[in-house]
Amino acid sequence: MAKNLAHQLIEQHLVSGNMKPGEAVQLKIDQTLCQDATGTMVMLEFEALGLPRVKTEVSAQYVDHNLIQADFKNADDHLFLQSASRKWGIWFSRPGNGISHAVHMACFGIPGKTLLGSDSHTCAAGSMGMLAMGAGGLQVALAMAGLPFSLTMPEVVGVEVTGKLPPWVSAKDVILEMLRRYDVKGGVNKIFEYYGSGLANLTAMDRHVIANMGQEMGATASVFPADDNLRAFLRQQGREKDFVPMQAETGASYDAHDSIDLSTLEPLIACPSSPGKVVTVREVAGKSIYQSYIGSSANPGLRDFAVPAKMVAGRHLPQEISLDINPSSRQLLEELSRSGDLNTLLQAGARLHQTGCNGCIGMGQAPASGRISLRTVPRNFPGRSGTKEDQVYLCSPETATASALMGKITDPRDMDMDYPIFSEPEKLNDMRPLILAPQDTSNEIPVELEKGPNIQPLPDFEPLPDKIDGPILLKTGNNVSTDEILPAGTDILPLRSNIPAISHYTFSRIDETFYSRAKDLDGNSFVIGGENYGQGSSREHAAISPRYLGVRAVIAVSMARIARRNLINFGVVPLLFNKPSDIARLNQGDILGLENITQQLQAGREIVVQLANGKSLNVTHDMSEEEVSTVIAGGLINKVRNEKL
Ligand code: MIC
Repeated sequence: MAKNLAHQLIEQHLVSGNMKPGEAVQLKIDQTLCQDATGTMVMLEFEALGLPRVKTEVSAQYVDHNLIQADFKNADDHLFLQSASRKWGIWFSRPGNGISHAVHMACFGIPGKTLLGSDSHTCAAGSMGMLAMGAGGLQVALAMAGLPFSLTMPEVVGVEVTGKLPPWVSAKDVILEMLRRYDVKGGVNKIFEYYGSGLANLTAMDRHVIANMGQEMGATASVFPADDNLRAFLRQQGREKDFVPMQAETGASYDAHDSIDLSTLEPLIACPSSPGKVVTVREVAGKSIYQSYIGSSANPGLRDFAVPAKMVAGRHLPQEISLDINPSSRQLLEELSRSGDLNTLLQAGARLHQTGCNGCIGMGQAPASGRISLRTVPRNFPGRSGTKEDQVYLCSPETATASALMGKITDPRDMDMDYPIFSEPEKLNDMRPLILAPQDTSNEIPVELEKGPNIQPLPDFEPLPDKIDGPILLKTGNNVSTDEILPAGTDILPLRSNIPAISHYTFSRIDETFYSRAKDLDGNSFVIGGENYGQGSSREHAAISPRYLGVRAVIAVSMARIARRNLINFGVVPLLFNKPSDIARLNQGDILGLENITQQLQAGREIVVQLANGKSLNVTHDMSEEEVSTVIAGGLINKVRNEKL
C-alpha cells in the first residue's frame, strides 16, 4: 500500500511497536531542542543520567523565554544552560538569538529527521518534512541519552490543500480554520499531514505557522512534504545541501480525510480565552482595542513583520494603541533593519521589544485591565498574558495591524489600501556562527556545571504505594490548560529550576488556596479534571509541582497528550472516567481510596475507586506496559535508575 509521509517518517525511525493507531511505538530521535524555561529541568535530568555526552545527531539549547533579568534568577539559569551545553555537546543559542522554533528551522532542521523538543511548539518543524514533536523535559533528556521516544501511534489525517489564499488572508487564517473545525482537542492522537496542489502557494514559513499551532488542536504532529518551497527556504539559509525531497507516495492512504480550499478562506480570529473559539473577524469587528502584538513562534516569518510594516508606512498609529513588535530571530531583525521595514514600523509609532518569546508567555507586555489585546501568538488561555481576566484575541499579522491602525478590531480587507506585495529575499544572514557549537571531543576540557542559587536539585519521589487514600483537593472544569495548573509570567517563570518555590503557585489561577490546603494536608490527594486536562504547554512543572504537594492521581474525562505523559513521568496515576457523567459523582473534599493499586494497574484496564460512603466507582487507565511500570516506580527517573541505564 502506498505510504503517506507521516508513516514513512515513523517507519524509518521505528525501534519497536506496531504502527497501528492506539498502540505504543518507540521511535529513534535524531535531534532535540530545549528552551530555557524547560531546559534547566532537562539538564538536571540529563545530569542524573550520568552520561558524558549527548548521543543525538543534533541537540540544541535556546534561551528565548526567561529574558527579563529582574534579579539573578534568569541570568543564573542562562549561565547554567551554557555550561551544561558545553559539558554535554549541545549547541547553545544565547539570549537575543531568537525563538527556538524559528532558529532551529533556519539552522538545523533537515527533512526526514525526527525532532523532539521540551516545548510543545516543537511541532512547527513539521513544516520541513520532519517528524517534530513536543514532549516533557524528561523524555527529551532520555532522547538526548540516545533512548527511543515512546508514544501512542497516532491516526494520520490527510488534509488536501488546494487553491491560493486571497489578498489579506494568510497562513494564520488557515490554522484558525483548522481550529474552527477541530477545536482544542480534536487533534489528540492525530498527525495532520498536508498535501495537494495548494501547497505550492504556501512558503516554508507559512507552513511553520500552520504546523506550530497544530499543537492547539492537541495534535501529536503536523507534517508537510519537503518540496521546492522548502528547498528555496534552505537555499535562503545557505543550507540547500541539507535538502532531501520527502513526500507521500502516489495514492497514499490516510486514516481520515479533510480538505481546505485556500481561495475560500477569510480573516479569522480566536476569541478570549481559547484558541478554539474561532469566528470571522467581521463577527467581532468594531470593538475598541488597546494593543496589537506581532511576533512569537506562531508567526515568526519575515513576511509576518514586513507586511505590517508596509501597512503602516507613512501613517501614525492612534496614540492610545500599543503596536508591539517582537522579532522572532536575530536574522529577522537584521533583515528588517536592512530593508528599512524596522524604521517604517518605528516611525509609525510601534514599540520594539527584544528578540524572543516575551509577552506570548507573559514575560512582559501585559495588557491594561479590561482592555482588548490582539496577538499573533498561539495561545490565549485565561490570564496567560499576565493580566487577570484578560481579553486576548489570536489573529493574523494583517488583522492585528489593520486593527492597530483603526483602533478597533478590523477586517484587513476593509483597509483603504492594496494588499502589500512581499517577496522573500534570495539570501538571509547565516545565524549559525552566532550559536556556540559543541566542543570537539578530541580536545575536551572538563566543564563544571555553573549552578547559581536558583538551581535546586530535583526532588526525589518514592515508588507508588500500594494504597492511596486522601481527599480530592481540586475539581476542575474542561480544557484546563497548563497555564492554569502552573502559570508562567514574570514572577513565576524564573522559579522553573526550583520546584519547592514554584510549587506555591500550583493551580493558583483556579484556586489560590490550593498550595496552603495541600501543605496543611501533608499527605496524599487527588485532582479531578474534565475533558482535555492539561492542554497547552509541555512544562513538566504542571505534573512535578502537584506531585511534590502530594497529588498521587488525576481522574479526568480525557487528557492532553503531553500532560498525560508528564503525570506518568513523575509518578502521578492518570485515570479516566468511564462515562463523562461520572464526574458528577465526585466533589472537592470527598475522600477517595485506591487499594492494591499496583496490582490493579498491572491486572487490566479497570480500576476501582473507593468512595467515602462505602460505594465505589469504576474508572479506567489507558497506559501501556512501559507506562504502568514507570508510574509504579514513582516516575521515569526512578525507573531508569532501577534499570541502570
Ligand atoms: C508555551 O507556549 O506555553 C511555552 C512557554 O512555550 C511552553 C513551554 C513552557 O511552559 O516553558 C510550551 O509550549 O511547551
